[in-house]
Amino acid sequence: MGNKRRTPATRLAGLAGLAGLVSLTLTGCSADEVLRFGWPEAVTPQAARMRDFWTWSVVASLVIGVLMWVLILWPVIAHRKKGDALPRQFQYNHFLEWIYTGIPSIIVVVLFYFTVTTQEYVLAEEAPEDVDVTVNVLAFQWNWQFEYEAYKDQSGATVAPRTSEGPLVQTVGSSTEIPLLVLPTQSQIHYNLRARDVIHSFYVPEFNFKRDVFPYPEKNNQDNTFQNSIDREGSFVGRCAELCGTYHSGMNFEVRALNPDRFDRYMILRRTENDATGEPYTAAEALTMLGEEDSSCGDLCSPTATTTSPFDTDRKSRTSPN
Ligand SMILES: [Cu+2]
Repeated sequence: MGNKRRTPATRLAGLAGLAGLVSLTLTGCSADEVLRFGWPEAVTPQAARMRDFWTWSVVASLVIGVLMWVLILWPVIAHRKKGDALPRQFQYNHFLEWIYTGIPSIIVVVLFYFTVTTQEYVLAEEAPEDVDVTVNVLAFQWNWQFEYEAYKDQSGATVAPRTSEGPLVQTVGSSTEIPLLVLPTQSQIHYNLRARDVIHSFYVPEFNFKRDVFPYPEKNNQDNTFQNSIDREGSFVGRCAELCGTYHSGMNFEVRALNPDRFDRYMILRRTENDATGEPYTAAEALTMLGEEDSSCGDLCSPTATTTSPFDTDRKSRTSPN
């Protein structure tokens, strides 16, 4: 056994360390997953910044937590009642009082600083000339309309996408069709949010971001815009996150992030007349065409949503949407 005496405190610390190691290794988490501390994966730089903040907040909390556990367990284990003599008293110790008032105040200030700077980054908006796509989101009971106000085409020119003098390119959802919000990756996207009736909320879980959608936002002095960019191609479900009436739970949409080349082609198709119908290509028709032209597109060019399905409006139906 040697001369080393294992005190109850060191034994406890060893046990806690072993339990931590076992829980880390047995769950099979990667280093990245461990450092995410349960924060959901996302696809925007804004979400990555929030994740960094979360990771460092948890690390700081764990450091303080461990220190606190030691400070609590140490007297509990090593300083048990040894006799009837009153132990040394520490009240009215100004130095200690300064320490335990000062340190928490510094912690609050540091957390506040990083909360504000992260929030400023997430809510920052580029100047209009640096925006690549502007999309007007209209929420209504119980669906969504997406209108492309302007986008920069491959040549870098800003285009208001309309067919000759027709309306701007729009995608509207219905009870049988989930609306697809097709957006380019690696581009600055500006969202204008507006509701036609009650308060809704634009929520894409993989953006780690939601924002309430109000009717008449200007009249109520509400900030109804935000910007982000999407890191990679993919289909991401979107939801209404504000209880807005009977079919609120079915008010889903899908963000379809395509690379800029595919997005450009999509926008051209949306303004081109489809010979089969005599009307400009709808979102579904344009995506079908895109998939036929580019076999590597796969599910990204699916004409219907792949992350959710339309809500059955039959009130006797018992099924709910995904
Ligand atoms: Cu809603």
